[in-house]
Amino acid sequence: MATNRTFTMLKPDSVEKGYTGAILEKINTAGFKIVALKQTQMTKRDAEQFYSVHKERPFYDELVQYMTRGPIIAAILEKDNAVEDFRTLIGATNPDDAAEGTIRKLYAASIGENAVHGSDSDENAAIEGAFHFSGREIF
Ligand code: FUP
Repeated sequence: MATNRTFTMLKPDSVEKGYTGAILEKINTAGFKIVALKQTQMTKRDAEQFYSVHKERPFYDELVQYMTRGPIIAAILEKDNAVEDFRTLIGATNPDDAAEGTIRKLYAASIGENAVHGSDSDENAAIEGAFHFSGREIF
């Protein structure tokens, strides 16, 4: 069943470069309501678990190192058709392939450091949101 929530992380490169305000502004302007938000830092164990689907991929160790090297901003977003619309807003995984005006086109450096995460399904949005937020942190 489709839900109206998705989960995002503004990744360590976005925080390091000071892009988080601009990215949150784009998220708001695109009509997403922020129902949970925090700055946090993933441990190695967190990142290994979060990205366990990529465990066998060659970029896995680099991905875990990148995602744990500094703080991120995690958020749960609400909007009709949230998962699909958010993935349209952020653009393709590789910023070279991302459409003009998308968050990754504007703010991502490379496929490895691509500024922002967006859940790829309603099921994963629920799992990922629950990974980062307790019920009392979601409004
Ligand atoms: P996306 O759903 O667009 O976030 O992309 P994936 O789930 O396929 O990949 C998750 C993360 O793995 C990406 F954000 C960056 C990293 N990755 C690489 O570093 N190299 C690749 O070839 C693919 C993904």
